[in-house]
Amino acid sequence: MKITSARLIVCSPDRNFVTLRMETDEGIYGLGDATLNGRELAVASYLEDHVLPCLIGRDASRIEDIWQYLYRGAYWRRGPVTMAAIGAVDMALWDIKGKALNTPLYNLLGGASREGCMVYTHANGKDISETIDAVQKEMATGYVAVRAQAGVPGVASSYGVPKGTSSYEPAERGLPSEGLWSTERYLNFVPKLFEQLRQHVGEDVHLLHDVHHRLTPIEAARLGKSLEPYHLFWMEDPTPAELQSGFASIRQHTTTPIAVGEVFNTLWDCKELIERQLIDYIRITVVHGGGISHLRKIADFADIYQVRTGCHGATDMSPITMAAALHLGLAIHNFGIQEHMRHTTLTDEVFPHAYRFDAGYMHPGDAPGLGVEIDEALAAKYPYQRAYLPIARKLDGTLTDW
Ligand code: CS2
Ligand code: MG
Repeated sequence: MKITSARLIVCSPDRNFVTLRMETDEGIYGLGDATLNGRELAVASYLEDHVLPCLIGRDASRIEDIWQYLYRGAYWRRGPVTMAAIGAVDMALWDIKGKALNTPLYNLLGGASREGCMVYTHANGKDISETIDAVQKEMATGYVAVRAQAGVPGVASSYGVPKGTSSYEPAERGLPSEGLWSTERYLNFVPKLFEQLRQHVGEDVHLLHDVHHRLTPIEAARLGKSLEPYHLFWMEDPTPAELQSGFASIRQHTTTPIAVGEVFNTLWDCKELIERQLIDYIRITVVHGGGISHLRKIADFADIYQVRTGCHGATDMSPITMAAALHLGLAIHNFGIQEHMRHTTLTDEVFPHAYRFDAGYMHPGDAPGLGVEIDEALAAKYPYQRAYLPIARKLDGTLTDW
């Protein structure tokens, strides 16, 4: 089965998405997500100008060989743009293989290990009481795991908290906005948030929290220690992970589980974290981690060290990545949890999909391949719009980590 054409669909149904559509001489096509939040057009160019011309005429069934051809063959390795481009090609090829064999992708990855993938969603509020309401609302819709973020008193705009009444979306259209950050105020506030949350929502629901790389290792250690009585499912991205050994000092001080990896793109970014058992959950996602082929290898490596997966699943992962993550999560044995930040109705209309939510768990569905379509006519009505993630500065004006 030969690849006959490959093209990109760049659209913005409420937010930007870059989608690869690959066709074969047998009439079967595959879809891949190539979205890199705030840098979308760089991946589109990498694919269009440098990768897609090399794929025409190749055998679409040789997924591993094409992966190695793009990774090793480029000479320039790793990095979010490269790996998102490889990820999109890999997803499209697995989609084609599933359709060619008339079976859902999870069957090709070893079959289902579980009935569904436990997911967590986001609950955000301007203050503690709004956040408690938001967590209770998500529990009422069936979620058994909820990430809680609240506005920090004395910090004008807190990460993860919507500015107006609209639903929260990390990227903002136009040029990047700037907010403020105070580690001292944050560290004093978060234990109070979780103390109140446990009092109101009880002990059973899994509570998660995202620190968004804002702390030094010893600050993160203090946070983890102070949150121990509220037994979080995880504390996410406590410190920037370029310094993998920094996690050792967090580990020395706290039993709060640690999740990291949404900005990683290869196994090499987390090899030490996993090998030294410095983390509990690896969050690399299918699109940014070089696709299903590479993420599968990362998951298998992590399994040896009792590290489980907790894939990034914010709205900048298109429904195609969501489906891929669910197929992988259903199949692998060391799946932990999957993030599920719901897409808008319009995004779901542009990407009709077979995956479904039921009582806190998601299933990828049984359509052949990934089980996601794209409505190109509808997508064409929503062209790309420049958008960025906000930037945060400390009170003295210097930049925080993200
Ligand atoms: C966040 C994301 O979902 C998460 O855990 O960290 O909102 C993240 O900021 C965006 O996905 C970045 O593109
Ligand atoms: Mg995060």
